[in-house]
Amino acid sequence: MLERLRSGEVRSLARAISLVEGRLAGAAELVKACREYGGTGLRVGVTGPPGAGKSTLVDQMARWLRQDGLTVGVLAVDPSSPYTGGALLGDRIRMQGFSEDPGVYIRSMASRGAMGGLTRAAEEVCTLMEAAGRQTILIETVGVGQDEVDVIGLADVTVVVLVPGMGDEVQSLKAGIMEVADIFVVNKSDGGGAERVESEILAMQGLTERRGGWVPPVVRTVATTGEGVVELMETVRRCATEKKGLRTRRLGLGAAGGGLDHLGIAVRSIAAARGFYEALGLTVSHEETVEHEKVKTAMLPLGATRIELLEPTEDDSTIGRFLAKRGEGLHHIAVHVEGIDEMFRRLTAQGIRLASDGVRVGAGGHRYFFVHPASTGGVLLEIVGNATGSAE
Ligand SMILES: Nc1nc2c(ncn2[C@@H]2O[C@H](COP(=O)(O)OP(=O)(O)O)[C@@H](O)[C@H]2O)c(=O)[nH]1
Ligand SMILES: [Mg+2]
Repeated sequence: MLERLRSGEVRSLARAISLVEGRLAGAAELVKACREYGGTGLRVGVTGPPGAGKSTLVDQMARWLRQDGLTVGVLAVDPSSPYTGGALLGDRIRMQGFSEDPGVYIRSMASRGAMGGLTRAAEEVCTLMEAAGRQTILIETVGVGQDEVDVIGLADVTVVVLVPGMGDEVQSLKAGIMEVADIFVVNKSDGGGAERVESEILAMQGLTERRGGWVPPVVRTVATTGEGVVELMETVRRCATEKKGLRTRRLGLGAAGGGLDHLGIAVRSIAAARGFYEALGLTVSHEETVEHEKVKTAMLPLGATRIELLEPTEDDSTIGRFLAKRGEGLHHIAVHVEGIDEMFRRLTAQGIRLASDGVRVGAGGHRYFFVHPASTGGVLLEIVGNATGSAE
């Protein structure tokens, strides 16, 4: 069972959770074995009053994570949850878009009567999901009662969702979930009144003592349209690294996803240049002509990275012009990132000068774009994503 679970197969994850929820024979052993692989997902708690738009927001967050190439587990601990056993109820069809996507696994859990306690059950489900390779786990709980507050304690980053027009409610929530907030969301900010909630939150923060210097930011969203979700997710990541000091691997960010992908060297002739590298003991693992770049490439694996020799197929091409101007030499360095589309959007949004007008497909089916040397300190930088057809 552990083996099937580790393969990421959705059906065995579902079966494992049922086994653990029902405290059936073997459950304890399975959880114990999974703990060795657990703790690798980023757990994001989403809590707030009923009707605040938590489920709608979780749906949007899951969508964003999928676009970033990450697998998602959703655990809804809410008596009014629209999901049940991974299936949908009635007209609550928002998450239907995921029914065909095995990259999003949704599970709900009744908030009362869990054997051995709700928090324990929820923690075990998170562990199983992580062992099954879920990279981000979204835990939705309704922000009432001590049980739910305890569940939020499982999260690495806790998002408290509030809505305009709450007035006194913000005050009464203060005692419970306000203290656990890492990030405040003012959802339904399309209806007006967002400023008021925001200033109430800020006023309250003045009163609350905070350790560690992280002041929970306030992000406005419209969960129904997805507005503000990019900012929310970037804030979640910032909180995970800055406040919690989590390793980027848990966030699916670049460095640990591959680091330096290759060094690109412009040569007049691959046939002439490869001899030297072969004398070093390297071998060409892959040769390919990329028509739209008018370049022939040869990849030579070097430890965890590679050397890419680039030979122009025409003088009037990027590499051809480079050779004419500078002669042979280091042309670019390439780093690998998870979520290349998101990276492209982020750099574009920040006004960083790029040398590509979009994400393109290159050698080996890998997706890439270039950042202009003016932005990087004088080095042409290639950002490489996963190959087309993979999770991304
Ligand atoms: N106008 C507006 N409606 C929203 C927004 N977010 C959620 N809703 C609606 O609010 C209702 C409650 O949303 P739901 O996600 O089920 O709330 P939950 O109980 O906190 O999980 C639904 O009818 C949503 O369509 C928003 O940003 N703006
Ligand atoms: Mg809900």
